Amino acid sequence: MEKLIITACICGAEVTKEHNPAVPYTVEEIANEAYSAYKAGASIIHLHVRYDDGTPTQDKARFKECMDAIYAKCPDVIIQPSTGGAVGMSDDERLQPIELMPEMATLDCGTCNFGGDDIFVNTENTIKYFGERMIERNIKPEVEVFDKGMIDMAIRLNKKGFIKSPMHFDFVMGVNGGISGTPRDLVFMAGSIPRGSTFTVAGVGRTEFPMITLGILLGGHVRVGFEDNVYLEKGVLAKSNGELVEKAVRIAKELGREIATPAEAREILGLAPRA
Ligand code: KMH
Ligand code: ZN
Repeated sequence: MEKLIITACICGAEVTKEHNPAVPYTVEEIANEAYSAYKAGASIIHLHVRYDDGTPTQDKARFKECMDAIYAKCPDVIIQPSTGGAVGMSDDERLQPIELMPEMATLDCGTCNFGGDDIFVNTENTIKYFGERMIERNIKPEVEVFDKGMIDMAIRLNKKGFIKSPMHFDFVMGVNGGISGTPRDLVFMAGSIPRGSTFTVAGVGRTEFPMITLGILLGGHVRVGFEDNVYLEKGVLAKSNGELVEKAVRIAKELGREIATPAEAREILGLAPRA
């Protein structure tokens, strides 16, 4: 089987220090958390950034500061900025980090409830707009899908030329408003993408480790990190993103999957060389 790409989603936009004091806000904290994940075996950092008080931002200058600080500690890591940002941000606000010419960025392929009164809005025109901006910059999208219908949207927009082949998907399972984090649903998602695509599995909350375990067995790649889950096991907060990555590495090794280096991840995903 292909080597396993581990993505670390180190801070997200919604999780806070109240959930786990190790959630990073400052540039230094973000760089240290990225380093802990990289050292443990992550080849991709899925990046959201915050201001020092924890407020999520898509500000290009803040992204640059954080990306520079991460590259200083992890020179060959793949940084994948979020273009999802936080619920309620405008399209152009969300797109700012792509001006930094990252190798990858997320491309969220549908609208869904996001807990309470929150709605994460991605209209068809938004997705087309984001897709075109990424094609212009030769940025590989990670097609982020929270439900099966979003896979179908991506396939349609791929046929219309807004997303290039081969597509790389991230199945985010277990969001309160998206598809549930169950084995049946993961098998359904993995069986619904076009031949030649690759996929990563992310499970929110307590579904993180069951979902990545099945993802590894299905030949997919995996994502772990505070954005999705702050617990190492029931009732035990993870001390760092590195601890979550270490656990993913242990599971992968038990199941006979070797871990991809960043160079191997670039090859598997067909990334354009870093600008
Ligand atoms: N924070 C969520 C509203 C992404 O990174 O592209 C959206 C999100 C998806 O996290
Ligand atoms: Zn994200």
